Amino acid sequence: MVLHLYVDWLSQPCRAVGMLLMENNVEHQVHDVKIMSGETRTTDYKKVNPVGKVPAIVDDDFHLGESHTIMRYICASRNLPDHYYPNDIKQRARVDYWLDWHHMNLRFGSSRLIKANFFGPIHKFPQQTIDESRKEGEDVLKSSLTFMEETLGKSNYIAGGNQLSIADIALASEVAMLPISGASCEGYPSVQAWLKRISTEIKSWPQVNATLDQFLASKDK
Ligand SMILES: N[C@@H](CCC(=O)N[C@@H](CS)C(=O)NCC(=O)O)C(=O)O
Repeated sequence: MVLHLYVDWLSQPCRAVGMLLMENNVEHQVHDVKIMSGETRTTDYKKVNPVGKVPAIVDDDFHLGESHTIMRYICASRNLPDHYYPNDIKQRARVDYWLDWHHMNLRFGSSRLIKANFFGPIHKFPQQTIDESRKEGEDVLKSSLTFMEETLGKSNYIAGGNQLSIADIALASEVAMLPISGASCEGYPSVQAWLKRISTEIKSWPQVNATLDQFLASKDK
């Protein structure tokens, strides 16, 4: 049965799920859902994912949202190599730790900056909203990257071990899109080296990140 994947390739969680599927040759069909054109908010799309967010999957008649949950489901249902989401309870807990940490730390900081620096001018948010969001984003991003730097100074992979996990895929997808809001991991050498390692190791990285790369290139012009 073909798994249906609903994505906007500019979105961090979409790229993470896409890479896990492509890397492991999991048969799937991609459905593009353009966030900026309002396609996540249509009645038809809400039949796929009632909360109107991407990514989402439909596997047979099973509907699922939330990228981290989707990645865990793919690991288990497609019997992917153990290193992505280890069976060992403690190693698995480390991967879960970083996936949970992601929501209110790296992602939170990144999304506050995207709100201030990217959507702020487009949607003409009040200056006070932009300033508050930018300050919060900068503070949270700094503490998040500092913590990642400490961790990656001791280990090649974010959850430890000597192989890639779904936590690396989720977090690397986020760090890769920091330039959208004018941020970056410059000044964090271990994070930079890890991003380079992950983006080289994941063979589908260039394909899945092509839309983001094109967008960033056009923004620089
Ligand atoms: N925690 C969710 C986040 C999903 C999410 O916020 N998706 C955004 C794109 S990054 C979205 O669909 N936004 C569309 C909208 O809010 O209309 C996950 O990891 O899948």
